[in-house]
Amino acid sequence: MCNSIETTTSQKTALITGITGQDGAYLAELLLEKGYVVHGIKRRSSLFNTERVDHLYQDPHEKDIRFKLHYGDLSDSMNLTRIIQEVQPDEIYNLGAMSHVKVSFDTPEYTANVDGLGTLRILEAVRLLGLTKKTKVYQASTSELYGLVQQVPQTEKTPFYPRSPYGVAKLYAYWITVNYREAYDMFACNGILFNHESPLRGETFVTRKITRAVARIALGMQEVFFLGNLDAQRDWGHARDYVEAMWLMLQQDRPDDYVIATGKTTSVRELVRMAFSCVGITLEFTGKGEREVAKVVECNNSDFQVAPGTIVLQVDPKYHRPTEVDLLIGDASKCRKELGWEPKHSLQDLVEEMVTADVELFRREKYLRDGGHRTLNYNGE
Ligand code: NDP
Ligand code: GDR
Repeated sequence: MCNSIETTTSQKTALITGITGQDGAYLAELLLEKGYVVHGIKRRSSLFNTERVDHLYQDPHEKDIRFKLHYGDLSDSMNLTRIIQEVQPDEIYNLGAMSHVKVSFDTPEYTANVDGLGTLRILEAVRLLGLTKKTKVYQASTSELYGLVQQVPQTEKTPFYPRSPYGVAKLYAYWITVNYREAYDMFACNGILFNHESPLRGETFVTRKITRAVARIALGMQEVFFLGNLDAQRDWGHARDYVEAMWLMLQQDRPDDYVIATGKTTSVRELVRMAFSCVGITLEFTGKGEREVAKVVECNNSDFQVAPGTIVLQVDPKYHRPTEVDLLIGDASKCRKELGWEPKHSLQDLVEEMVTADVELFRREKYLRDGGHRTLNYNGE
């Protein structure tokens, strides 16, 4: 029986905070493929919260396991210090965060604690444990730092002007990472990642909310759904491509900060149109502001029957944010040039993959529901 992990000298060890999230799951997969021993921090919750990494699970009673989860929380310095001491990681990927921009207006203090001070706790633990020469740190920075549009496309040199408690907390995290790099000569990098999505994306982010609604409407499980600001424009990429850039940053000789983006921007409205077209539904948008709706013009897919004229989308102001980020387009030239990174997925591929996965998910749900079985709750948020 063995519940500690033996590593060989050539084998690298990584610690991922936020391993149960979208990026944590893809990054863990990537690092395991590369031969790493992967440790992750998961939070205690009253229900299982490891669905995204369950396929990677290894029984800790077995020998030679390369994947291990530890209970922890970014608000608990002692816990973080103990885990880092135990794991002695070569690389830490700090992906854990309260990552929902709108929710950060409801929980600003918690967000500051976890997203801002959480990063300090990791850096300070590495310093106090004397690991500054061994452990490289990746900080999950964000295009939300740019906030109020001052210049597009946004580069590593564009000034920051965050527009949410989330963005402000991440601003602290960004600068404390730079400060520890400069003050203690640590290998600490900020990846300034623009929005990235996948079938594993949390259900309340706009892309996934749209692809879930498309699937349910196409399958006749729902008639209409609600969104907030349809004019917002985002530079959306695929999470699989973006975790590769995280890894590349920590393989360099010198730590630095990099923008990761596709260089293309799309409005929420256009994304809705693209997602519905994946199931053969053409939409038209009519009305303005809070009265704007999307109606079905035609449905060209014999698997789905949605009548022309059906209103499938309405605007609900409850999804508007007190302060919004209107336009994001990233310029990732530095990353392309210095790290040789290139995104492999187009937005069209990404949306098709997400819609296909959600149609499959809700087909199963429908099958169970039609058979009289209890199914997952649908929370339209
Ligand atoms: P998710 O919301 O999918 O995952 C967040 C992860 O953080 C989850 O594992 C969550 O645990 C964990 N977490 C939340 N609070 C705490 C806490 N108090 N202590 C420890 N862990 C915690 O986010 P993504 O995977 O999409 O994003 C990863 C990181 O990258 C985040 O820091 C995010 O802010 C940042 N980012 C994301 C972008 C994107 O477009 N996806 C773009 C730019 C930056 P649990 O599963 O228990 O909730
Ligand atoms: P964002 O992602 O705030 O950019 O943060 P989100 O998908 O939540 O919003 C994108 C844009 O869509 C608009 N929008 C809606 N958003 C949500 N969630 N729900 C709605 O109903 C809705 N209607 C319109 C928003 O107003 C916004 O303009 C994501 C997160 O992953 C962050 O953690 C990360 O740092 C940034 O991306 C880069």
